[in-house]
Amino acid sequence: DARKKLVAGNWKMNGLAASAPEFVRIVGAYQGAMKSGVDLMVFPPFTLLTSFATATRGAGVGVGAQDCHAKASGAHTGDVSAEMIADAGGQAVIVGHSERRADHGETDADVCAKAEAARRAGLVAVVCVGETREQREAGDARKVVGGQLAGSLPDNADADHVVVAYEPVWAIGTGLTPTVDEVAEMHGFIRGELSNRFGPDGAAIRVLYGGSVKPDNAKELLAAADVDGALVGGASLKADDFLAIAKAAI
Ligand code: G2H
Repeated sequence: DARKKLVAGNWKMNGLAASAPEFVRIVGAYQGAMKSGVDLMVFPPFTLLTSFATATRGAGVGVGAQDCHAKASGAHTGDVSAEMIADAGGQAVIVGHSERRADHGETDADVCAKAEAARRAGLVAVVCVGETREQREAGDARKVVGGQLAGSLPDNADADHVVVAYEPVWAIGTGLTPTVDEVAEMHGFIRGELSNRFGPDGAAIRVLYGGSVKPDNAKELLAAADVDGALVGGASLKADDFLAIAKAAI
């Protein structure tokens, strides 16, 4: 159903083949107890995509990659296309994570092209936005996030092809989180921007919160107004923590 909560694990540059049993445990627990209450996705590094996709076949847990190139193929050494991700069994791809915006200079236009590539390949794009600490302290958080949404989302964005993740940069991997009121305020703003631009299609797009989501803060963050799930980094690496967060979404 539209805006059923989604809990997504972003493994970032973590995980070796030995991580597979932990992941299989997540899949088993999901099938056994949670399937109807929450959607689950995991975004391992490219190297584990095929094995994770194989492990989830028919299980209802989505698997995706953490980035893609905008083109389908070509002379782009080291890059991976959305088509390749789909071919490897992925259903989704994260685009525009702040670590890629910062480390690789990705612009809103780059992110938009990647989101379009995802759709072309039949993948859901998880489009990340979020302000830095300096931007928030200057009172510019809404302006920054609004600009990122305007530039990073393709004109044909809808709930079947796009998920938005609001990740304040200052909350990522720091253990700091915005207050529940601050989260609700920004998610309400994002919801309004999506509805204004895309109408009913935009109203159905899920907006996840990301940034230091842990088992002990998941319940209140996931209960905040207009929060449709979580994008979880560090805490998604341990099956027990990730499962606790997923249960908190139900
Ligand atoms: C934010 C988040 C997942 P963490 O980047 O994308 O990471 O939960 O480690 O802050």
